[in-house]
This record gives sequence, structure tokens and C-alpha cells, in this order.
Amino acid sequence: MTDYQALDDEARKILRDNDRGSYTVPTDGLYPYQWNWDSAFAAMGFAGSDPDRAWTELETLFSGQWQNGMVPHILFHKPDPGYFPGPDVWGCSGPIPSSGISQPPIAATMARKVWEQDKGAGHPRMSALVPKIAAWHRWFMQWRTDRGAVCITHPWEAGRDNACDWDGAMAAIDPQGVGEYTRRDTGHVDPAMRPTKQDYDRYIWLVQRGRRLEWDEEQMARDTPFRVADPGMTFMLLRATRDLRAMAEATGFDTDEIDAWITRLRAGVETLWNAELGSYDSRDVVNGGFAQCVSNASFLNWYAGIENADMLAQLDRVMDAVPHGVPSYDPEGPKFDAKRYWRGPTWGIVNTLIAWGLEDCGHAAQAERVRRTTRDLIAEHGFAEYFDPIDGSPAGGGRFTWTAAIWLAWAT
Ligand code: 2M8
Repeated sequence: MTDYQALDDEARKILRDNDRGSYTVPTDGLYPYQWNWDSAFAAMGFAGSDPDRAWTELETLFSGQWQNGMVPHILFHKPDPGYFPGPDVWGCSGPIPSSGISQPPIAATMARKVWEQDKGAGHPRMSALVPKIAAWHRWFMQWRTDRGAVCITHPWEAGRDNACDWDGAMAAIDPQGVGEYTRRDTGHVDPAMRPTKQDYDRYIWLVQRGRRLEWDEEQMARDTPFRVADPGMTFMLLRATRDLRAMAEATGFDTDEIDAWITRLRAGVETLWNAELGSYDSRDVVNGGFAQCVSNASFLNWYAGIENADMLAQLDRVMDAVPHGVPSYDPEGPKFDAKRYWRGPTWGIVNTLIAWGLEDCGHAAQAERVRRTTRDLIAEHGFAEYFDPIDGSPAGGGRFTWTAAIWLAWAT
């Protein structure tokens, strides 16, 4: 018999242990800083028991916002030798030492969730966040769209670091001159679960390029070898912009510009439909080709309010193919790797977003299937970063903030 009370207690303890006062680290050791979308999930996790702490999490995230509106993917509040690359490698000059790229924009969606649970006392805090979130979304619309689809300039920006989606664009990078560096991630977890050295050379090469160009968006966009339009980012920004609109309306913030973003993003989604694959897919903006990948991000269309019967059939297929879905890459695809991070494993956080979307669009049975499989994985194997979709074993870091957060807010 599963002891749900004990698991709830453990989830709350994980959030407390990873809490650094005004922000939460994803997990002790492996990720010792504040990550953007991890933090948004943490806010959701805190909301049920401590809305004040949930708002603080989001406010701390936006305290690192750059003048151009960008909200960095990592805020390096305190130096920590346990993670590479740190602030000295990024060389950024925002209000808080940070990385120079962003991450999946789910903060608006989570802010709305917190606000819905804390409408009275939370209203002024939500109101204060709205213009900041709008500035961030404006930055995405200005610097990260291609035909309305949201592009990434670094695999880390998508949050799905080594996804097969980027293989083609990564191969176009010649990481010559990147120099020697020491990875820290492989000292914390099994290297077979992490990106390869080939991947890391290119990650670091892209960071060095951004730094050389002083993180100037206009310059970085010129002659870049890496620019990929991502269904995950596009669906998440579309959903988040609708959530931003709801909050803007409630506070009297102008919604005309927000409506125009929604229209453009909606059009962008159409450019990511790969008819040959029968799925939403990443599109290399530099050479125009599709990645030919059904990933877990492909299934975020419902989360963005978009119905698609072919995707429903794809979802049934991938969930029938492995016992513990939703896998981050098609288990029947040629590159599937059950352990390697974003190339096969199941991620509870993405499952959460997929299931919310399914539920909103009236696919209750599918939503319940995704919820149950995620709940059982966590109940049986603990609060891991991600899971092997074939045998369910826990992978990556343990005692993970976002896994604890989805447990408390959604999985049970
Ligand atoms: C992973 O990414 C970081 C780089 O940002 C890393 O591997 O060093 C990803 O899973 C990302 O989505 C996540 O936000 C981060 C912290 O959990 O770890």
C-alpha cells in the first residue's frame, strides 16, 4: 500500500531543504543556483501551503530581469564551485550575475495559478508582476520568433538540453577553439545519463560566442549557426501569454499588444507542423529543415489550447510503446535512449503540462492516464529529476524540487 501521507511529507521536506530563503535550487549539489522554469514550478509547489513564499519565488526570479526584458535561465545568487559553467564563463552584466539566455516561459502560467489560490492578499503581488512578465514576453516576440514560432539560440534555452531536436543544428557548429574545461555534472551523476562531450563542446562554444558579442541580441542573431524553432517554447509562450492576458485584464493593464502576440504565436504553431511525420516538430531556422522528432514537447499543443486528432493518436502510440510515459523522444524512433536525459526518459514536469492541456481540451481519459503513470513513478521510485520510461528507474539528480512540486500540486 502506498503511503501518500508520507510522500506528501517528503515532498514538502524536499521543497524546504532546497529553499535558500527567497529562491529554490532544483536539487542540492548538481544544480546549486536558481533556474528559471524550475523556480516557476517551485512557486506552484509552495502555493498550496504558503502563497507568500510562492510569490517570493517569482519575485526573486524577476529581480534578475535584464533591462531588455530578458529573464535569465540561471541566476547565480551566490558563487558555488559545484556547477559549470558559472558566472565567470557567462560574463553577463544584469542586476544579478546570470546566464545570458532564457528558458521556457511558464512563469505567467504559474503566477496565474498562485493568484487563483491567493486572490485577496496576492492581487497586488500579481499586479506588480504583470508588467515584468509582459516585458519578458515582448523580448521573446522581438528577439526569439521566426514566422511566429519561438526559436532557441542555445539548447539550454529550451530546457530540453540534449533533445534529438537540435542534432542537425548542433552538427553545423564547429566547436574549434573552445579550449579545455572541467565539467561538474558528471561528478554528481552517471555520465551515461548526461549529454556527451560533443554536446558540451558546442554548449560552451555558444556561450563563448554570446559573451564575445556582449550578449547583444542583434549581433547574436547575425550569421548564427544555431537557431531552432521549438514547439515546446512556442506552445509554452502561447499558453503563458493567454494567462498573462487574464491577469492583465484583471489589473487594467493594456491587452491589445498581448492579443497581437497571441495571434502571431498561433500562426507560428502552424509552421511547426511536420506533415510527413504527422507531428509538431522542431524546425531549423538556418536551413529550413524539420528535425523529424516526436518529443514530449510535441504534445504540448493542448496546453496551448490547440486541438489535433493526429497528436492524440501519436500520444496513444508512444504511451502504448513504453510502460512509463510520456517519453521525451519517440520510443520507436532511431535515436531513443531510455537513460540519456532528454533523449527518451520521462519527465514529470512535462507530463504535468501535457495533462493540464488534455484536461482543458476535454480529453479526461488521456489526462488521467498521464497523471496516473507519473504519480506511480514518483510513488515507487522517489522524487527523481526524471525516469527511465521502460523500467521506471529514477535518473539524474534525486530529491528534485520540481518533482516534489508537481507531486503536491497535481500528481495525487
Ligand atoms: C537541466 O539543464 C541544465 C542547464 O540549464 C544542466 O543540465 O546543467 C535541464 O533539465 C533544464 O531544463 C533544467 O531547468 C535544469 C535544472 O533543473 O537542468
